[in-house]
Amino acid sequence: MNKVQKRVQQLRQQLQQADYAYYVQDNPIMEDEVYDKLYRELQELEQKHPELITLDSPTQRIGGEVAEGFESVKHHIPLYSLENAFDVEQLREWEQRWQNQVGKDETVEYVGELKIDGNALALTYENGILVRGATRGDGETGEDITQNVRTIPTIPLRLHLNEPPARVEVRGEAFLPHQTFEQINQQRRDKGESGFANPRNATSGTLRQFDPKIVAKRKLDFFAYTLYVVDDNSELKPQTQAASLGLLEQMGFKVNPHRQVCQSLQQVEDFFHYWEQQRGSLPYDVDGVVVKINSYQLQQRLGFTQKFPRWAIALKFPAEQAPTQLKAITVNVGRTGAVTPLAHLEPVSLAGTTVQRASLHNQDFIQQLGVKIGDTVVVRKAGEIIPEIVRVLPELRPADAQAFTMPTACPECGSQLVRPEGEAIIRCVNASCPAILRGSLVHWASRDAMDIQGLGEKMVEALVTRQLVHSIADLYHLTVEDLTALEGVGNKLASNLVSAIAQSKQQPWSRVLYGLGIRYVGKVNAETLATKFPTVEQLARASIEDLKVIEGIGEEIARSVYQWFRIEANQTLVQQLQAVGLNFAQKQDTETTETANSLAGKTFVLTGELPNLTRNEAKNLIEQAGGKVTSSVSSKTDYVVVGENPGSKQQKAEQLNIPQINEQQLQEMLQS
Ligand code: 0OX
Repeated sequence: MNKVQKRVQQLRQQLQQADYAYYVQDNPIMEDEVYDKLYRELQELEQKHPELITLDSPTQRIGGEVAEGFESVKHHIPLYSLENAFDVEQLREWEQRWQNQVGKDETVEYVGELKIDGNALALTYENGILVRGATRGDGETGEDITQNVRTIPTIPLRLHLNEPPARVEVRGEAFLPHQTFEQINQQRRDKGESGFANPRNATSGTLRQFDPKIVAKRKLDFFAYTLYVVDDNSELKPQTQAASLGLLEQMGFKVNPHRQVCQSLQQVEDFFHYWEQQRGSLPYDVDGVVVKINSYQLQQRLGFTQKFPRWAIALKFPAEQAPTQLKAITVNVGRTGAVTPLAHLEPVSLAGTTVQRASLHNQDFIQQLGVKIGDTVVVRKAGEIIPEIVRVLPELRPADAQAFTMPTACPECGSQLVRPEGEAIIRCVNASCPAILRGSLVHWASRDAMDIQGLGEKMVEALVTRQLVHSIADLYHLTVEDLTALEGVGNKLASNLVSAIAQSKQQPWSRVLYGLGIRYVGKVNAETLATKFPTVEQLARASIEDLKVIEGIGEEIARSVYQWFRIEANQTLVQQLQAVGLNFAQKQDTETTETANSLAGKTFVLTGELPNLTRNEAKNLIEQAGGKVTSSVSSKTDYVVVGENPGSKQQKAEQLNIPQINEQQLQEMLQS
């Protein structure tokens, strides 16, 4: 190592220690001027010797370029959500449930943690270096926001370990302390912009900023709470959640200090009640406590449900409530024909957000509440749940308060509404009701279904009103001329939409099945069914019994699927969609593996705007053909796909001599 290299290494070490002391330990070890001097010295040396720059250098926190968009990335280990308990009774039921599964354990330990109300992040460290930071997304796939994550000073760029494991996965919560949140909002208002509703929204807005320099200015913070060591040879193998939290601290993370190992559920309840009282004194938002079984061995025995770990639960603090006035009730017809009343409220601020609507569920609910239009009501908001009206304040009822009854005819198409036996919901059963059609089209185009960009509620409304579309299948016959006839739709928008619709024919069978909107067939069930029944013909033939035996498919789902395929209009829809070329069978069965794997082992980077494909579509096609898409160009990149207005990735490709191709060449490779 020469003199310069030695000095660079020394400066990095000193600056890293100073950052850790200042941000994580809140205990500065050097004056600002001293820090700045060292930082500038490092910056100058790196400028003179760019070959010495490493990913974990303190100067690289804000070195990132403005992003053109975020790539979606599959998490190495999925991020589960937490089951919620809203009172200690539900917490005790949870304890009962897990004890019923594995037996009572008198010596069980729990860990109580504060539930930080921020945005979950998944961090990946390879050989001790931060290589990826991603948002939670849907738990399986998130967005790659590495450049932004690097700017968070409490996230170490290099783990404080002498022998770092091959891979470490860390999960935690990014958040904005109250004070920083207020500053950001003040600055926005000073510029005439609207403020963020609460720190959580401000955090998620900040994490999705394309310019890492703006992110750096926002001063996000981070508490780590989950550690996975992915290395068989590593000595670091924590056996409990408490040990993991300690280890995370040793690795340089900020871990919330308000945590407690509890020897009984009673101690957990005490911990909860203490923080229920004290939470106002914390400089950041918390919305409950998270209770986890301490032993990893026991955690492993309990495992996961489809959504949650069985060994953890969030005990939420009581939701905020506020009184407001009920101004009107409208009725809404959903895609399943369900007719639901919606309360329109005088806007009121609740748990940091403005609430102006609340679901009234159904006629029975309205009756039980005894609510009239004009009443003052108490609304409650709990976490992500839609606000609810909890009760009426009858003493404040005005003399002209109006009673409300549900209509007997559909407000959209006028046909007679029906209330199926044993159900509380009233339905419109007219298959050609425009509201049902609109809802079905929006669902078909939605992100988890066909993911058709540009086909949102507004466009759907226009298409249905102008009678251009009478069924999902009609979408596939729309022409640019049809669309430009609509108000405010130009040539570019129209041709983009036509090609996005055409592109959706590439979506796999499981998404098509989900897109059909069969009751109870959500994303997960659609995937299960598509795997068990690789063609629509097999699924359509299946009996209720055939369906019920599949793991995860219960009686209700089985009946719903069976009945859906017995309706003639649905059979016609499937035939029409098959005729226009949608996938009603699993790809591997219809195509040779050779075609499906034409890009196997090849790594691509996308830059600029492609003429026909969106970034996501190009990515999906490459992945379907066995290729990989990454966000930055390196010597491991095989091809850079270049569109209009490419970013710096193209320059990088030139520097590294990586072949550059256009969309047409990509399409040819896909077909070869
Ligand atoms: C938090 C928080 C969230 C994650 C999935 C299984 C355990 N918001 O502070 N989640 C978890 O852990 C879950 N812990 C936390 N402290």
